[in-house]
Amino acid sequence: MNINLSEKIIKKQVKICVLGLGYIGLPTASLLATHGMQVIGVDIKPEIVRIINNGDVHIEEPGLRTVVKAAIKSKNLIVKSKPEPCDVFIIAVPTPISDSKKADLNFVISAGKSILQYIKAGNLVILESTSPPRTTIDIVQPILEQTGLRAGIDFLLAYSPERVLPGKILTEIVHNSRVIGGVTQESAEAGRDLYRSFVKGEIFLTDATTAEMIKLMENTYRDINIAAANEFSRLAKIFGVNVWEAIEIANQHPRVDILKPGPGVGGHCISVDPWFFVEKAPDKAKLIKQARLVNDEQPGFVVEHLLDEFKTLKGKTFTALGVTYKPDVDDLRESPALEVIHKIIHLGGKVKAFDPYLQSKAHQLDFLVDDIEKALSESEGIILLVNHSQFESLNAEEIAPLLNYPFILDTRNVINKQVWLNAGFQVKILGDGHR
Ligand code: SAJ
Repeated sequence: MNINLSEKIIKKQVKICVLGLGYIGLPTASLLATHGMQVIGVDIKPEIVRIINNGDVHIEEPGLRTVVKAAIKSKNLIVKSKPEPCDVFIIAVPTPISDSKKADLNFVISAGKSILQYIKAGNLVILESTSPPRTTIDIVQPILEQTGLRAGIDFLLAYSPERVLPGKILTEIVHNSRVIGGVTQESAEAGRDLYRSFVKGEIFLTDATTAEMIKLMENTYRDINIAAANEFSRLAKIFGVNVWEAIEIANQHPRVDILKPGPGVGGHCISVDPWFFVEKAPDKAKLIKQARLVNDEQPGFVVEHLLDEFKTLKGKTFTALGVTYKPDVDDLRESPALEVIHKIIHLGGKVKAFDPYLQSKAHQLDFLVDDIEKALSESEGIILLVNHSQFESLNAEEIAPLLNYPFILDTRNVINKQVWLNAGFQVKILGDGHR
């Protein structure tokens, strides 16, 4: 290729278009902008464009508002509804999963099509969305080549997965290592030079399909590890063992690192991405599928604890503490807590749920109660589903008189069992089979 895009990138003389201003696109666009690049952020939702242009954010993530504000103020970030000619295009749109557990690539496909009229020779296109292996070369590349330009010859094409933890996105996006898979070495190198503008972690270069597989392997590994922990919690209940104590001691072994059991695995990543392997190679991805099924059954295991105590849930009211998919985020996607709540309701129980990160008005969940005391009053028991930091200071003695029946099921092992027993509670901890 007779242009030196890398040189322009290093000199910050490029204009970058980021398509999709969600959990990844928005921080990426903002950081590129605050590091001196000219960035056009594009989102198809007019409401999102309006909010960001006002220097505000539509997502709760620590530190995000500050960096977006700074990016807009610098005038390096401009947010629009449509792309325009740029040197670099970053696609960071969602890849949800269908009911039949297949990756829905429609957003990736339409983002690719939306830049067709703007791509020129010498440009770089980077896909960041988590995708099944070969998406870059089998799906994105043919779309972009409808321009008549050839990937790796006339324009550069790479896949670079986001690997940041919701709740710590701003820190991890800068400090984590980064993988960049190019359809050619030059594509990967140009990607490296671009991300180097704000990434402090190490940057590894590989090919596009390997990078796609790495991303899925990481989340699949975590899913399988949590599935083992969840299965151990079921075994512990049978054998009369406290799984939390057992895991803690097992993890003292220098080559053992078992994750924590809980009510199941949620979020839009770990509970979704392993299916992309299963979809592509069902006969080979057997362990991966089984782990997904184990984790999806875990909300049922939570309800089993309630049935042990109450025999029937019909007509009983329970207080759910926490509804989001994990602690200290406001994200409800694939939340196992929601699954537990729906199961209780399905069995004839009533639920009043409190979550410090959710407001009933905004979420239209009729079981959500904005006041923790109201959620606790006249209930038959508490089910602690999310270990939000705020729940660490729950006071058993103050709570006991509010309930009709002092019972707590802790699915995250956050409470001090003895303190709650002393306050007169019946206490069950998920995976604590001590009799
Ligand atoms: N969970 C457990 N036990 C544990 C750890 C987690 O039950 O020991 C549950 C959580 O409660 C939650 C779910 O698993 O419901 C997933 O939470 P998480 O914190 O493990 O991960 P995510 O989905 O928020 O973010 C993951 C991260 N991947 C890895 O750590 C390998 C993140 O780095 C990725 O960028 C992100 O997926 C993504 O976007 O793919």
